[in-house]
Amino acid sequence: MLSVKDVYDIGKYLGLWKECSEYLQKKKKRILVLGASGAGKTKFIDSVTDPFSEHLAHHQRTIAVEKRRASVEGSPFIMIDTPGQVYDEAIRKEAIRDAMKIGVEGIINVVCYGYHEADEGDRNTAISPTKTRVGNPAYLKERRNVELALLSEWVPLLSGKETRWVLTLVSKADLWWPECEQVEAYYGQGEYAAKLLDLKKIHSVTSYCSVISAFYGTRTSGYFGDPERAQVRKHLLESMIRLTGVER
Ligand SMILES: Nc1nc2c(ncn2[C@@H]2O[C@H](COP(=O)(O)OP(=O)(O)OP(=O)(O)O)[C@@H](O)[C@H]2O)c(=O)[nH]1
Ligand SMILES: [Mg+2]
Repeated sequence: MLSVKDVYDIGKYLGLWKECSEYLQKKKKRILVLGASGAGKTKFIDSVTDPFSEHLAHHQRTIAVEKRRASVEGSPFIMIDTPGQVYDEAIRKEAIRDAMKIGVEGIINVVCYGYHEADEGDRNTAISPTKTRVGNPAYLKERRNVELALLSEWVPLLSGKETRWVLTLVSKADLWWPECEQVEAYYGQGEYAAKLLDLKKIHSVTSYCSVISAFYGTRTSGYFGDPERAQVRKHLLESMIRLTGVER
């Protein structure tokens, strides 16, 4: 199997630059990344692009659709980042319709059990009043309701369209790791899974962590370190390759 660089070099050598670049364009797998504001979509894409992304500058809210190139185990992907803020619904819907017209390999639905660090969330109500918890349960529940509402926004737009897979990426594992079983069950079963309607057949759930970072500058769960982060990242990249059926 030729690598992207091989195709590049051969194309240049044979003067078939146009043909090779068209071939490479087709090889690029497009992934649409959806999720609420502050769920961690942009950080997730950063972490795929660069495993040491925590060293990058603090990220700001995404306000327009951004296409990002990423190499996953040597294969070229295009990740379509979308704005998650509630009032960006129109931009998001347009991005979904555009992406579906051209076609996407799959959807990565970024959630985080409600640990959204968003401008539209209130820091004071988000942080837990007790030291035994990371987030305030009432805030987390309210933000999980925002995640549910978002499903009702994009699931109907995808229904009947050609999507090969939907992967719910439960990010910020550093914050909720002690509740791992409960978190995975929440997204894989019950009301959440039911709202995926016919997409449920192609849906899977995976735990993730883009960066280990204190929730609103307060604390993490303390039960998730760099080895765990490397492990979930490796698992995610393998899943992307497997789901997409990229030849290696
Ligand atoms: N603890 C922790 N914090 C994270 C993680 N991923 C992202 N964050 C933090 O969550 C905040 C929001 O992350 P973004 O990636 O900007 O969120 P987004 O989904 O792109 O938000 P919008 O652009 O508003 O739609 C940032 O302050 C990040 O540092 C993670 O894995 N763990
Ligand atoms: Mg963003």
